[in-house]
Amino acid sequence: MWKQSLRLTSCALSPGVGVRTGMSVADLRQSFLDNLFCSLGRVPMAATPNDIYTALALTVRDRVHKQGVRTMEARAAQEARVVAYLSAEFLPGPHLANNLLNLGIVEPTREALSEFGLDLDQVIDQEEEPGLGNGGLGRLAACFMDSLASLEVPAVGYGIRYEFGIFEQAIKSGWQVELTDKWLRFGNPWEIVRPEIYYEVKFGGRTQAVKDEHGRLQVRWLPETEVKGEAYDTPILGYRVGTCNTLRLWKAEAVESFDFAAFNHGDYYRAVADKVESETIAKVLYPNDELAQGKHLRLQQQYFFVSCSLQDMIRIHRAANRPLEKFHEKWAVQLNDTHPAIAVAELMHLLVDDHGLDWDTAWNVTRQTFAYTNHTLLPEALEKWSVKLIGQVLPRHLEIIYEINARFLDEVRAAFPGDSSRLSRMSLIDEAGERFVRMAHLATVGSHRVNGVARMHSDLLKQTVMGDFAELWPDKFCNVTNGVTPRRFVALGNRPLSRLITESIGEGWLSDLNELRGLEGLADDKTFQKQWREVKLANKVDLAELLKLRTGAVVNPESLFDIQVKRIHEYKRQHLNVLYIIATYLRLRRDPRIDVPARTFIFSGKAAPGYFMAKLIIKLINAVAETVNNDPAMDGRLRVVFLPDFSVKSAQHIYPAGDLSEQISMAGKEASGTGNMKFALNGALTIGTLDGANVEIREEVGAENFFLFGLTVEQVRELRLRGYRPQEVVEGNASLREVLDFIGSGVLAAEDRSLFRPLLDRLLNDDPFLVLADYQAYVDCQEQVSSLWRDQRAWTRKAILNAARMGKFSSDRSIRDYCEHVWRIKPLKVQSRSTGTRTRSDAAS
Ligand code: NBG
Repeated sequence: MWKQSLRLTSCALSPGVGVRTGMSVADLRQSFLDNLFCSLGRVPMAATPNDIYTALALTVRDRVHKQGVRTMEARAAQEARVVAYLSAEFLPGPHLANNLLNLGIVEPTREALSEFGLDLDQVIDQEEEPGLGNGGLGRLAACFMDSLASLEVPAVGYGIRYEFGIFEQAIKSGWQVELTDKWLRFGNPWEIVRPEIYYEVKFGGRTQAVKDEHGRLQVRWLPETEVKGEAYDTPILGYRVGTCNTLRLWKAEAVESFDFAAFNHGDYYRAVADKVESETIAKVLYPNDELAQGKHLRLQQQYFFVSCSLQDMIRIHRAANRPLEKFHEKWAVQLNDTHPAIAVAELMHLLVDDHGLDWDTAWNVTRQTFAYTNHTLLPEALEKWSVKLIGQVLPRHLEIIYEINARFLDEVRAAFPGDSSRLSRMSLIDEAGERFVRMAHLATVGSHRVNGVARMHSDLLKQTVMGDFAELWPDKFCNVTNGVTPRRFVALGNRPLSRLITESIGEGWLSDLNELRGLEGLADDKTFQKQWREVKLANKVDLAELLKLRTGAVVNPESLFDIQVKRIHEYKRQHLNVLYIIATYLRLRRDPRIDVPARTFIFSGKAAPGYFMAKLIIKLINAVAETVNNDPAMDGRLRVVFLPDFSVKSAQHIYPAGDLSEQISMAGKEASGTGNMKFALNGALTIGTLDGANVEIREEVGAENFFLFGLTVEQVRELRLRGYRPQEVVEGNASLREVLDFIGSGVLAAEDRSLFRPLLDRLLNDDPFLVLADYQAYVDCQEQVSSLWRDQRAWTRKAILNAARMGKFSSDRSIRDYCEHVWRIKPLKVQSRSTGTRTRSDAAS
């Protein structure tokens, strides 16, 4: 047994551990060799690139881990509230470079490796990223984890350790093909498995009411099956601070990994069948973005990770001898969209059924514990679970939901007597047709705060889907505009820019992004402008190399890089962009002498595998690319490239290279967007609608530095009321007609001339996202883009001003807003390591 008084960090005082976590070049070199030999069993001569990467990752992890221990020790002595960020998705991106940056040891590590003839950047590139998310929602969770640690807020991220993350996208004959993402195939040096931390999660069966020894009614859940959730921890270190938080992901396992009874009867397959079935729960991420599908397994996944996470919090809470009546004083649980919303019923179940709290006390604790973030207004993305399904999978939770609903509807009745249509609108149960549980209602009723992710989105939330709730509880609703971490998206992704900024205004901007304002004074400075353009060109050369490597396309880095990267979705309107490309192509063909600046249109993004129209849009982009790129008349003028398999890793090459950022969703549809922030922060100008966070970006950077076009939310509403007929738009616009006819003519698809018919039919007969209605405004706005591009000094000035004014969109600011308005939490300082070198050049490396 260890001595009680032995503090874990005091181990660091022993000579061996000192080397193991030291920050000098010599220490790093020695630990790297030790890890290669002792942890991986390799000698340098026989090491593969993956061995080298893994040995370095372990070397860095040792140092990060030390901070993790310090963080735990500092917290044990405190009463501080802890944030638990519950999210079905996390898209952290590769960890190695980020941890080196945060520790401040990029340069010493580079030096240590160079002594073996190894190149740090190549080793970094070896890392396979965990693609445990679909898009913006999962990436936001990762930015928030980075900011929570960097601001020294005590926090745990809870989610699922999917064995297969978001599929890998390949393009074959222009079509998207999905391949399994085997991200764990070479192991994952960042995670630490904690076999001693596991919970049992029940499914199915029935409930039984019994009287306890005091004669009180108790409900027991008699499940049909049980699954075990095992903790896998990834340390999340803050930027140049002592705090190291944890991302705890749950892996599903069978409770009994081997059924001996079956085995003894000689049925080997049955003996392991249970194991296989249990593990299915955490097998694969559902690849739908903004689409709720109501699948049995998805509900199991949601409940699985929520139950493990809440049981974990309760265990930690009780281990510190704290009463469960005060659970909410210790834990602030954030529901990242409705995916974890079943947590409201689960906490009630745990408190009432397992821990004997009375309903009112438990409900008070629950409501003060949870807060809910809504990320979408799209009706198809709002989760509803059929009552039948919940009854089958979680019978006890269905009863609890009914009870919550009955009490809630009493409250509504008291506030709005006699308003029965309001009751049915607000009920947790949708009674029209097959009955459904509305998860956004459950999350709202069970939370003390509900927020949207950009000002406009939060306002629309209160006016539309949550209107009745906002009337009942006006103070419950607030806004927290999204943000992005400048550490990953500038310091790591854009080293040349990072260096230039740090040379000009010092390195403070990476911790306080508002310091970028210091660049405003340089916006007209000729020398600075020249350096700025050189940086942008270097990034475009880098992206051009990637495009060549991945697609074979050769593009001119001097041309305007016009980029749209995000999930492929009709509301995001990649096809509006394509219509403009075709219009430009046809113009150039007709009259080669017209002065159109050379442009390279770059797309990247995945389509949900079952979303036919989105896949057809990918095919269209590739068909246009093929036609345009193979037409010698377009050489040096127009290029179109679709970069397959968008990821955090490729994004780090893309955002820094953007001249023009396409943010062209139909107004009212994009809740926030975060790619819009990443581009502008890297000095791209935006062409965009008044949607999501575009509104606030434009406000910050100045209307004169933003290319605005398109119908507003208000105008969209009016147009719909008047009656929108897309065909009339086409009749009145010869150039649009020509573009659509070109697609319809079949020249883009020799194999099947009617290939794009469904897309044209959708636009001409329905056009739910007003692509045609916004077409002319978009084309006109693109003309303004071209004419500004001709004046490189004016363009550069605006680009600098864009970056300089993006301070608001740091995820640090978002997290501070959550701390103040939602969680009521203050940061807690953790002692940082005392050794190591933090050089100025590190900030820019
Ligand atoms: C997405 C929105 C984006 C937003 C991210 C992060 C969902 C359900 N919503 O606009 O579409 O930026 O969430 O908030 O994925």
